[in-house]
Amino acid sequence: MRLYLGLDSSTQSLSAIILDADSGRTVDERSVSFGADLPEYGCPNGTLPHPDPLVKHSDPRLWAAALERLLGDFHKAGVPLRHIRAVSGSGQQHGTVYLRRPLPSAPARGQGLPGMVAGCLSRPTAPIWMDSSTSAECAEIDAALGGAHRVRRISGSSAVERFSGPQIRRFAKTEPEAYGATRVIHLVSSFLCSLLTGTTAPIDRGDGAGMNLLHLAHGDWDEELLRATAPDLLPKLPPVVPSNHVVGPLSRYLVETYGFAEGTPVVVWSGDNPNSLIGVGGWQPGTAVVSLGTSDTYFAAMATPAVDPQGYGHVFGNPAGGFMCLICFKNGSLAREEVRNAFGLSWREFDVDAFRATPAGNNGNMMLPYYVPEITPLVLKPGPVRRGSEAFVAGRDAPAVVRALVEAQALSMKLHSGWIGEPPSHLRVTGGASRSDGICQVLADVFDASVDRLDTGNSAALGAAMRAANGADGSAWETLTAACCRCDPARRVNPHPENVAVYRELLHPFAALEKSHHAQAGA
Ligand code: XUL
Repeated sequence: MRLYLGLDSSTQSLSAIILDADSGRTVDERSVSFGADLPEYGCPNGTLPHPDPLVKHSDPRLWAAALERLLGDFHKAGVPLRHIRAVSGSGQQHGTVYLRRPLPSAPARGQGLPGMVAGCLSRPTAPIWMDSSTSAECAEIDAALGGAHRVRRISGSSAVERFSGPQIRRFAKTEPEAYGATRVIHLVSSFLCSLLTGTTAPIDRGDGAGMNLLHLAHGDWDEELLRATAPDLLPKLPPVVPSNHVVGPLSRYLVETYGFAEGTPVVVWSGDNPNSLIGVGGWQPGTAVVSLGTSDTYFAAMATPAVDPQGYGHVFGNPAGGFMCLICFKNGSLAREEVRNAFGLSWREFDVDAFRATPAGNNGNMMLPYYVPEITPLVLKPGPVRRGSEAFVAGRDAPAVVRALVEAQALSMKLHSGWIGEPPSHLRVTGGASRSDGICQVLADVFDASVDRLDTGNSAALGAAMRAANGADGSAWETLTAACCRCDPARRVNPHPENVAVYRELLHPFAALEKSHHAQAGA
């Protein structure tokens, strides 16, 4: 057995899998929920409450506490961590952590990792990907570069609210003293990697591309973007490295506290989406992936980078080399949970029964699912929009509201992925909601594509463990993918031609509704 540890620090939890890279099997799996297991940090859904719905920050001490809790759980359960050959990880993308001094190699006696982090922060909170408060800063960066198209061409994405560069600019503008006192700015991924190694870990190229600071083609910080973002930024940023880079051994503190083998290599952490690309076996162009998580994402490997002329899509680095495209929809599970809770539905009623009770096209009932501010398309003032029968509009027809939500999510993905090129004939679906037959059938019908579901639920943690095997031991992607990324053929969902025709007709009215709402809302 060759065992690798993959960690995934997502919006709402930290989870981990121990992968046997030979059999492809997960031999242990654990998770710590930020809200339920660490309520003392006051982040019930992974974010700190704030009166402005556009502001979403989290507490970096919480991420450190979750790491300590999770490793402690493995240790207490007698999991022999000394057999782990290498470790890597995945972080929610774009979030930034601000330090007034680099993290030390170990906490002081009795202090633990959260206490150690607290002593280093120059900003007590970390803005995360759900934050949409930086529209002014995005416009300023675009203007400094001579237009959004140039920012897109250099960095692979327009300046967008949640990306690290606009967030750093906002901090530098609103709290210049604290910004001036900042010596290191980490991504969530490099911050957590630093806690593992006890050094300042570098930033992976794949995840770094989600900052509006990296020159995508050169794979390094871009001077013009740095200048447009904030003063004296370069010395505060860790270096950029390829995704197979070994950062160093696990810190002595972790070896001694949790029983890892001395010298266990740590491979640079990446973002959740680049890791998922690996974890679903989608690292070669040809397979499009839909990840149904807190946010829904649509992504695929790309041989050459194209850019989205509308500015919603992004290009990141593919950990296996080359690039990946990504489109992110904030109203993923957040919206599904809102609807389920509003009607008090069980998962079975939501995932299966609602779809049996309603036809494709939903008898003309249609929704724009903006329960929270949306990223694609940009909607800053939340509020779902419903058009159709009186009962549906009044919110009295639960099955129709469920179907309308899921159809809107799928149609929006179809509509906003057109820039990528050839439509896919095959989708791989991952994330919690991929268990739903109803949701997978709608995706198959809207995309006219067969849908496979991955055996593993946590593709980001799996991808991180596979990257650990690739980076530390040189395991080939082909071998790892064949062993670890299996789909159950019995759970494949095929498109129904009559439904495909319904959705082909529906795409236009849906696009028109989205456009008219956009024009009215002014965002
Ligand atoms: C991608 C994005 C989210 C986060 C959190 O651009 O914002 O997918 O990575 O999952």
